[in-house]
Amino acid sequence: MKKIFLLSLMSAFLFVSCKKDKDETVDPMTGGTTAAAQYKLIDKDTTDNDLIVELYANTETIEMGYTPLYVKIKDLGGNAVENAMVSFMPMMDMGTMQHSSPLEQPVFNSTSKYYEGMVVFTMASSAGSWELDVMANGESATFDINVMMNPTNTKYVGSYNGTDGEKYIVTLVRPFKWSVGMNDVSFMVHKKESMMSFPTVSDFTIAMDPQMTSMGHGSPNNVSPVSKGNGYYKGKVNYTMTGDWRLNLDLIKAGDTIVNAYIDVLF
Ligand SMILES: [Cu+2]
Repeated sequence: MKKIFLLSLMSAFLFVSCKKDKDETVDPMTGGTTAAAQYKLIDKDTTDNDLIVELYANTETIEMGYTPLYVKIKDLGGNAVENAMVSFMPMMDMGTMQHSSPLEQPVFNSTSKYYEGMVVFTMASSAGSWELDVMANGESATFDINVMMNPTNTKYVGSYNGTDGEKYIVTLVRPFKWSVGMNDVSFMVHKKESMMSFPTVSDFTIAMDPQMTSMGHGSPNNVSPVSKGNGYYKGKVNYTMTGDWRLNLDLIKAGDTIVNAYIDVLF
């Protein structure tokens, strides 16, 4: 009994010290204690008004779908600039036409010391070229973004024609770390109002039906995602085993199914 108690005490202590190591990194620039040192530098550029704009993401490679992006702004002396006006303008050039994408404009996070925003990359760079302009106090830093396809047999974002004549984009929200059993799952819904305008849509009812495609079965006790505002929908998915799962999502308004969307995951 005593031994077990000691062991659990030790493992609790180990857990705490590991967690501390991993989560709390002192930012050399700001001296702040932050998780943000985990972010990967994508690229940097200098604006015409002499601001150095560094663009970071959670991973070194960017792939289609929900992509949190983090911006650090410095003056030429390397001092962090924390009160800049910062905005994103993503653009995909497909040759015959250009379009933007759904996004969340960056907001300064006083804890992480980064401007934090999000872009939904709706297509891979194989179909054209993505550029992200980061405006800082009225001048832009420009980044070429190489957007990879999602891994084989996965699909994290889809564009759909609704039965109401509108176009919708349905996106799986990152981060996700799947395990067998119940998992939290979130989606975003945007309307493609024009090539440049993608407002969030929060008033759908979603019916979710996960199916394991290769074995032809579903799973019980799923919780269909419900609107949390700002285009976010949150639910629970029950993966009864590892493998290929298709999350069928019916987007319903006033009793009519407007969109049959799906997201494919594999783990
Ligand atoms: Cu495109």
